Amino acid sequence: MEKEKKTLLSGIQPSGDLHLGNYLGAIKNWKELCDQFDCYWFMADMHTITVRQEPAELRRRTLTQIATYIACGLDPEKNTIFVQSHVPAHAELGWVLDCYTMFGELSRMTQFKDKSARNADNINAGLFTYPCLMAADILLYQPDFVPVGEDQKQHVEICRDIANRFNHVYGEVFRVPEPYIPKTGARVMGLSAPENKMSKSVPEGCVFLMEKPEDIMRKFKRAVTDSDTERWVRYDPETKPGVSNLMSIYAAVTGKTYEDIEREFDGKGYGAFKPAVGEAVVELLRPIREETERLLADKAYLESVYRAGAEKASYAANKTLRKVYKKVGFLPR
Ligand code: ATP
Ligand code: LTN
Repeated sequence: MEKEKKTLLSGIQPSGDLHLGNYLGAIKNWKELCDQFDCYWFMADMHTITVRQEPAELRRRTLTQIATYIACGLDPEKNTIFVQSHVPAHAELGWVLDCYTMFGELSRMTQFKDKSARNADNINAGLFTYPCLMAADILLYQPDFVPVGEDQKQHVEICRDIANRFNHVYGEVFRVPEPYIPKTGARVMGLSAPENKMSKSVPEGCVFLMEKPEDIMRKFKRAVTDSDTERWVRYDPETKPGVSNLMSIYAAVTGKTYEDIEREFDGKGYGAFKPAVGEAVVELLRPIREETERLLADKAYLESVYRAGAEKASYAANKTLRKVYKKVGFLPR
């Protein structure tokens, strides 16, 4: 008998425009997994409102994100692409899992600590219980793997803890998934401050996927390189974080090794290296930007994609939710 495909799931919050970190750390790797796995990719819009949003902007970014997923090569015929808020089971299982997650373990989440420090005037309950909703996002689909960047590993681990705790009480209700962290691009650092990850909250160091080529080039030419006396291109994240970050971007985009890159720029210095990385990124992003724009002009098609996605996702999610409701003792409808 043919072995069934394993299942994968991941999501990104439409809390900002997608950037090179999201692409190299997440979406680029997803494309390579589509043939091998049964894949669910979603827009985590419900997570986004843990921080105040401008409603029209949130809608625009959610739709753009769908278009970008498709433009990056996630074929809606082969993948389930959907919007989290279109599948009510996420909120429904999220509540149940709230009741199986401890205050203490949520208090230890790095992202909660970071985000509450940054939004001191809005430390809401949703921000705190975010990992429970994320666990629901995952466990509803019984995935084997959850591809995420390094920064989300802690959330996949708490999801595993919650699943194990629930299974321990009620039997094997949830498959306990593994995080799946890419080897390259797992942590793209900011161009203006290479000690921090590239993030939309620092726009001058962040390359957005929809950005114009001249703006991308300007950001790369201004990229912070290192103040050491040695001015040549060499990979050493400890003493040369800026150059090493540019090298890892160049490697992820071109497929070259660090040795190849050192050889290519031997004796040429940073002045030649920075625009070369910029050009490689511009060429990588050009077809993605053009295809995203083309898709955004065809709203009816995008609607058909996310409607079909919600239907397929709901079917799978409701199966798990029904099982959970039964286990915890809710009276069947
Ligand atoms: P923020 O910009 O506010 O830090 P974000 O851009 O990281 O948010 P997320 O929704 O947290 O957005 O990330 C979406 C996906 O992209 C996750 O899998 C995350 O690990 C990955 N990712 C985000 N930034 C980077 C980065 N700089 N390097 C590698 N992967 C990243
Ligand atoms: N928390 C993630 C987005 C996210 C997610 C998920 C990722 C929400 N639910 C389920 C993987 C699986 C983030 O902020 N990057």
